[in-house]
Amino acid sequence: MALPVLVWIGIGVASLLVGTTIAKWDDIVVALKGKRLAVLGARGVGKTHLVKFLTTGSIPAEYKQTVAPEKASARRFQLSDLDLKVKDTLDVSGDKAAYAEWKELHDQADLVFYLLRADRLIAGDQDVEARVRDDLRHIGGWLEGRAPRPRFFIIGTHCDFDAEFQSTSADKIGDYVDKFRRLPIVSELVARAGGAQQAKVVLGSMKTIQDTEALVYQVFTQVIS
Ligand SMILES: Nc1nc2c(ncn2[C@@H]2O[C@H](COP(=O)(O)OP(=O)(O)OP(=O)(O)O)[C@@H](O)[C@H]2O)c(=O)[nH]1
Ligand SMILES: [Mg+2]
Repeated sequence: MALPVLVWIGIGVASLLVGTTIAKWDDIVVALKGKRLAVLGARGVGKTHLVKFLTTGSIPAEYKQTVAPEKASARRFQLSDLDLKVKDTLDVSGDKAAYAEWKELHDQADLVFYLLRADRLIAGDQDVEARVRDDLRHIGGWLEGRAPRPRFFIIGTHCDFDAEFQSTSADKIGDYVDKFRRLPIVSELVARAGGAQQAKVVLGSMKTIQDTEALVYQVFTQVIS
């Protein structure tokens, strides 16, 4: 019987972590504790949702157990233990003058997350393309001015609205991300951010808490890779 796709994705991400989870959590704590995080992106991409999850949520110590709700008593790691320093983030919708405020957040950050609507880019939405191009034109310049550079992540949200994501099994999710990276607009964004070594691309959904956990696991895996 086919499990729901998102459960498969959860298992796929979990398989990276189960067995060595605690050691990895220690690595994550070392990499992130007390770090300053800037979460940037246009209106409605999920900034507040992600910040709230990262500062108040928890992730299961053994990810697999979240697949079976009856095992919900599983030990969880409190994300507040990471003590991420994150200021209320801003969006520049309709007001490009707010880029100055973005820059201030960027310049103080150890980690920069740039969120975008992956589903809209996949659908070829020209307005969203124009907006993210403009954002990365700015951010790319700021990143160049930093030494050392902050860790930079392009985080594509709302993939649950993309039919192909819904029907992609765990073993094909890498292909899904590769296909996304090959979109001309995404290659352009990665190039503007300094190339594939500098700009990590993570895709997923934050529709449910479990989806959000899977997305955050992916980010953490990249943070310590
Ligand atoms: N379906 C779905 N909903 C999402 C996803 N990510 C965020 N949301 C929802 O989208 C809405 C907007 O998310 P927010 O976190 O408020 O977005 P924001 O970037 O802070 O928006 P502004 O503060 O207006 O700039 C909320 O209802 C979220 O729960 C996703 O991946 N999929
Ligand atoms: Mg918000």
